[in-house]
Order: sequence, then structure tokens, then C-alpha cells
Amino acid sequence: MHLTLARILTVGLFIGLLATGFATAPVRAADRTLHLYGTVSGWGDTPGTIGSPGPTLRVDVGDNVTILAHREDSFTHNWYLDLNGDASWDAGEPRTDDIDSAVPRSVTFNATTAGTYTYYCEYHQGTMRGQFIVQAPSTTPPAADNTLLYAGIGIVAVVAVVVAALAMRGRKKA
Ligand SMILES: [Cu+2]
Repeated sequence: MHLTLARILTVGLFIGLLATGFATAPVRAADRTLHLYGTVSGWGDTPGTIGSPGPTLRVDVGDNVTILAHREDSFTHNWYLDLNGDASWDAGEPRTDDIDSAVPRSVTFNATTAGTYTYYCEYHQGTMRGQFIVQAPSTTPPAADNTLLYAGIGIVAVVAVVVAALAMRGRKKA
């Protein structure tokens, strides 16, 4: 009887702690591939949504980002991320090769520093631009993780009630 109780309590606490652990686990960096479609009029995340400014791109600090830049007209373009905010490409800033055919050009880089940046095409900076936001790690866990946390708390609560009920029954017998 007491052995069974101890087992139930141990398993309940273990599941609860496990759920809490998942809920507070840091968000891991991810590989992110983002497609952009450009014309002299701007950028879009699909060929049908090209505009100026282009779409705001959001990634998390530490993400390994690949930009795949396509062109939807017959002009030469490229894509670069203006990390130092001087509105021109500098050595060390991510940049694709020239997009001069239907073959998309890509560049891969790590989003190391949180902040809001601007991306451009060097040839059409006035229209082909948009915001690139590198988000700092979130301080509030995502909703899915909260569900797990509440499940863990719920299991611990149920186990506590069962244990209390069994303990009371045992006391009556004694
Ligand atoms: Cu361009």
C-alpha cells in the first residue's frame, strides 16, 4: 500500500518536473530559409505580393539564415543586409551574387546580433528595400510550452488529491 503510494507520487512528481523543464527550456537556434521575389518595384515573399517596402523578415538571434532571392523582371538585382545602417554594402555584410537569370541567388549567414536592420538590392535601393528584424530570445515561453506546464501542474495536483484521499482512508482503518 505505502509502496504503491510512493510510486504514484514519484511518477507524478517526475512527470511534473519534466513538463516544467520543457516549459523553461531555451529556444534553440533554427535553420531558416526565406524566399524573396524582386522587381525594380520592390520585394515580395511571393511573386504576387511584390511591393515597397518589401516584407518585414523576422528571425531569432542565433538562427542560421538562408536568403533565396529570385527576380521577377529582366533587370539585374542582388540582396544584401545593411548591418551597420549606412545604406551601402560593406565587406562582412551578407550579400548574394547578382541575380541575372531565373536562377535564384542565395546567401547564408548567422543572425548574431538582435536589432532592426534594412535589406536592399544595391541597384534599386529606393524601392527594393525592407526591414529585417533579429529578435532577442523571448522571455515568455510560447503557448504550447505553457500547455505542457499546466498539464504537469495538473498531474501533480491530481496525485496530491489521490494521496490525501488514500491517507485519510488509511487513517480511518487505523
Ligand atoms: Cu534591384
